[in-house]
This record gives sequence, C-alpha cells and structure tokens, in this order.
Amino acid sequence: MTKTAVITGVNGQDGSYLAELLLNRGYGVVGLYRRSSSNNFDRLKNVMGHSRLILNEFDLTDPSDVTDTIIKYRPDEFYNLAAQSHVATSFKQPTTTFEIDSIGVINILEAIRKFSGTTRFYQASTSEMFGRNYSINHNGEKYQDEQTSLMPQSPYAVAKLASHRMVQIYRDAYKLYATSGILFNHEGPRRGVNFVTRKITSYIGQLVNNLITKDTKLKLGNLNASRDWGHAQDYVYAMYLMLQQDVADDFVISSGKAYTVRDFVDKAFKLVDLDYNDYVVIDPEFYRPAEVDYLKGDCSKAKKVLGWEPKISFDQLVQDMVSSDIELYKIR
Ligand code: NAP
Ligand code: F7E
Repeated sequence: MTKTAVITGVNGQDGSYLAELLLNRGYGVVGLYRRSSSNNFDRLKNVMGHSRLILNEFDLTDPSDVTDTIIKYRPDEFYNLAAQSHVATSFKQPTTTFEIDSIGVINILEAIRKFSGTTRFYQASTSEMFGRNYSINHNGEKYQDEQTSLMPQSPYAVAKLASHRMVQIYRDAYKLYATSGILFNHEGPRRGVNFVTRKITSYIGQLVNNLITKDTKLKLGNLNASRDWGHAQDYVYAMYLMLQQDVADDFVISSGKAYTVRDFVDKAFKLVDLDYNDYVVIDPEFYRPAEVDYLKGDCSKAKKVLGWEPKISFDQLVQDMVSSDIELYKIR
C-alpha cells in the first residue's frame, strides 16, 4: 500500500529534495507551504504536477491548521522541515523565530498525540544547538556528537533546542515514534541566497556572466568561523532512514570535516581562476551578536545504526554550487 508522508516547508531547500526522494520511493506526498502573495515553487519544478504530490497552504504557528492537517491525512510519516532557519535573522526576530521553531513543533506533537498516534515524526534539529561547546577526541581534535552538551548561542538555536527536548519528552512520555536529526550545515544549488555559501556562489555566477563588475564587492562578515558542510541531497536521505528504524532515536548527521568560511570563498573563486581578495570586503553588518566558531560533527552513530554516510565531498559541493550559479545567471 502507498505510504503517505507530510512535509512542512516543502518549498524550502531540504523540503524540495525530500519530496523528490519520497516520490521516487513510491510515497504519496502532502507538501505544505506557507501562503505568500508571491508563492515560489522554483525548487519544486522537478515534481510539480506529479500524480502523487498534493500541495496545500499551511502555517505551523496556527494550531487549528496543524490539527486539521493531521486529522485529514493521518500520515505514516511527518517531516517537520518548516522553520525560520536563518541564524542572523533570529537575533532580529526572536519572537517570530520562537513561535515557528518551538511553539509550531508543540502544535504538531500535540496533534499527532491526540489524533494520529502511529504517525512517525521527524524534527529538523541542528548543530547550532551545540553553540560554542565541543568534545575532544584522543587525538586532541574538537568534534560534536550526540553526547556533547548543548549550549545554544542564538535565539534560533534556543528555539530549536526547546523543540528538540520536546520531541524527546513526547517520545518518552507518550511513546510516540518521534525523532530529531541533529544536522550540520548542508547546502547545494537550492540553498537560500542569504546563507553564506550561496551568497558567495551566486555572486560568482553574476560576475562570470558580466551581470556585475569588480566594483560591486561581495560583502561578508566573519571569515574565520568553521563549519561542517555537506550536500543537502545526502542529508535528506538520512532523514528518511531515521523514520525507517525499529526504535526512534536522535542522530548527528555530518561530514566529519570542518572548513572555514575563508576556505569556502577561496575555493569557490579559484574554480573560476579568480582571487577572492580582489572581490570580497568585510562588512561588520554581517557579524553576529554572538558567533558559533567551530562545528565538526562525528556521525559514527548514524553510520552504525542507519548505515548512512555522506557521498558528496566538500570539493564536489563547492563545484556543484558554482557551476549551477554560472548556469542560472546565464539564462537570465
Ligand atoms: P529553508 O530553505 O529556509 O526552508 C524553510 C521552509 O520553512 C520554507 O519553505 C519556509 O517557507 C517554511 N516556513 C517558515 N515558516 C513557516 C511557517 N510558519 N509555516 C509553514 N512553513 C514555514 O530551510 P532548509 O535549509 O530547507 O532547512 C530545513 C529545516 O532544517 C529547517 O527547519 C532548518 O532550521 C533545519 N536545518 C537546516 C540546516 C541546513 O544547513 N540547511 C541544518 C540543520 C537544520 P517560506 O519560503 O515561506 O519562508
Ligand atoms: O553562516 C558566517 C556566519 O548563515 C555560516 C542554517 O542552515 O546552518 C545554517 O546556519 C557562517 C557563520 O549558516 C556571512 O557568521 C560570514 O559563521 O550560512 P550561514 P549558519 O549560521 O551556520 C545551521 C546548521 C542551521 O541550522 C541554520 O538553519 O558564515 N558568515 N559572512 C556569513 N553568514 C551569512 N549568512 N552571511 C554573510 O555575509
């Protein structure tokens, strides 16, 4: 029988990749998007019109909308990918961020508990919850895994930590199949343009196609922060695997390698034979009130239990994003 999966934030980066994956596996997919005056389904162009895809308007912060959705579909699987996902924005909009990223998750958990107790629930948790904290391995290297204490440094991370804990409570107290993926940064050509990787590659795409000149500088903030960057296509497969286990649990999903923002920008510009120093200027506007300096995940548990590991390397990720943006701006 066809399984039904609900995806919130279906027109976001991860939602679009996950919709493709689940449709390819024979699922009926109910994709939920937030109403706007100019809905953007660009990321869904590979699946638009698919006979097993239903697209509905939905807002996570509205309890009756959430409850009605659960009652209508009583899905086998529910992937909550909707969020105010931008860390810098969360400092400017802490209340909105908390309403979406925390209260919204409680709305779903309550609706599942009351009306659809067999639905398997995936929550999009994040490495940002580790904040400045890390563990140290026997070689003296810093890393984060499921045992590392969580010390959030932004309103976004606090909101995600609240929902992360709430998922654990609903799993323990009500025996729901509720799980959180602690995903480290994952990117790709569909990444929003205000995240640093895509900001860089979209600048390069415009530069190479002569839509801007050297006089238009690329304004960035902290180049020294380290991130563990993977490809979103790899990471949505981990989400799917997390809902196929006998027992619900939380997993770190990461590449296990850390690079600085400077490494990313350097590599991206070198791919088009340019030196980033000629184009990048530092603008304090893009510094954050509090920064997360170093993220490098150890996903040994996911490798062992889920049989998951990333397939796309950092170099391939940068290459994919740069080539895709060069193509994108060619046809504009
Ligand atoms: P994204 O591209 O920003 O997508 C987020 C989606 O959520 C968008 O479709 C957005 O709609 C929707 N949304 C926001 N508020 C909503 C609301 N009130 N009701 C319904 N939908 C709403 O994020 P992503 O990169 O795909 O990430 C997916 C999830 O993983 C997020 O929860 C994020 O916090 C988490 N996460 C991401 C990463 C990463 O590196 N990408 C790492 C760890 C965790 P609009 O287009 O209307 O804004
Ligand atoms: O910043 C630095 C910035 O905004 C990465 C989200 O998906 O991953 C993402 O959060 C680093 C930070 O991602 C600019 O200070 C420098 O150190 O691309 P980002 P993020 O904050 O790591 C986590 C795991 C999530 O869960 C989030 O949803 O880059 N940086 N200059 C800059 N960042 C931005 N955005 N813009 C700059 O100009």
